[in-house]
Amino acid sequence: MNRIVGHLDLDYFFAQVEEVENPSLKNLPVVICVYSGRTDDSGVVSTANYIARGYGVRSAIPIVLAKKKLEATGATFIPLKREKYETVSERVMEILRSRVDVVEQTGIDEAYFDVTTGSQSDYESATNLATEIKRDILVAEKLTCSIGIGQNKVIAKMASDFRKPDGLTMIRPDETTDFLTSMSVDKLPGVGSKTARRLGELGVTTIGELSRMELDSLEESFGHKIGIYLHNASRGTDEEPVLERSESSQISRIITLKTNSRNTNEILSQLLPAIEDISKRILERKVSYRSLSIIGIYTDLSIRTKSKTFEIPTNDSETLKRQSRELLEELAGSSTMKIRRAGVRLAELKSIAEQRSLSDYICDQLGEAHG
Ligand code: TTP
Ligand code: MG
Repeated sequence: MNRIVGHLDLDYFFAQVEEVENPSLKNLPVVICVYSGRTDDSGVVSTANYIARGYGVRSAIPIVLAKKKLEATGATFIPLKREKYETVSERVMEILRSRVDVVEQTGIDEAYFDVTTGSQSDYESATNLATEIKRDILVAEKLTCSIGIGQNKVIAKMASDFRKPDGLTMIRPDETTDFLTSMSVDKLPGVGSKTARRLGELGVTTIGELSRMELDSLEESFGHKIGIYLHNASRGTDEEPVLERSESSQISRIITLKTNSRNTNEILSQLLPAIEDISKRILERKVSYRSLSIIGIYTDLSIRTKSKTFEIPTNDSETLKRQSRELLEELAGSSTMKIRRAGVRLAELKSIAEQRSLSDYICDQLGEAHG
């Protein structure tokens, strides 16, 4: 099957989180600041909403300069609160993980995902799936993001960047060359101002021009690794697989119920395939879980979860089903409202190899025989 890869990037992320928390900020410039503490306004801009960007405010410019550009605009300057953004980021990534098979998170607000199987290698279904992911994130977190769909990670990332905010750009394989050809070289992921400048000195400003360069001369100017990358990426070629990031320590699935319900058996029978799927995934990844949560999204779109943490990590599918039923019963009994969507999440995933070495270590410490 031909690969289809997606890339999701939240729009003006930190500033958008602040807008969601305080909607009155929304129609004015918002700037997130990293204060250095030296003087009142010393420090740099982390990010800004699109209204502030309209005045020329960008990431990394001095706060003093941003204030000058935004004089008398009613702009708000907010100190960066990383923990808050990380919590929101985790929830967004969980929504993404509940919809697709493999997620590789590459930053606080961005991730690649593989939709080859989920879409049966069909670009229309991949785009429908991306629309659903965007809607889920908007409904649950009130956040917009931009998604790109393409034949590999390079194209997916460039596509997600292509139309922002709230974009969805699909580039089919036969559109890839046209998509790339007149774009400036610095649009290629990994090409910063330094590389772009050096390419400019070689007379190359567009990706189309770059694609016509001989590999030899690129290797001569940039070394083997970067030379090959530039050569391939400019032709729309990129073999890098989407790799589930090993530090991702949780896995979840959410389903929409056929009808809203608070009947445990009814919900469980529909959730069962998701539980079985997740159980298969952890066996494939050779991990066990220490924490299990059952998630309910109610008719008013509020979210409740019931969780359990275990002393000893498990990966047994029957145990998982039994524990899920218990938590679901608790969840259904905790509110009179009906559940619209239900989900299961396994967290604190531990690699089985790691566990074995840990128990070996403990045995050694205790002087016990192995066996
Ligand atoms: P980006 O995705 O690069 O930027 P963004 O989400 O603010 O805007 P866009 O709509 O263009 O995607 O980075 C994600 C977050 O990382 C951003 O909200 C703030 C933070 N960040 C910094 O703190 N400093 C920086 O120089 C950059 C580029 C980002
Ligand atoms: Mg972003």
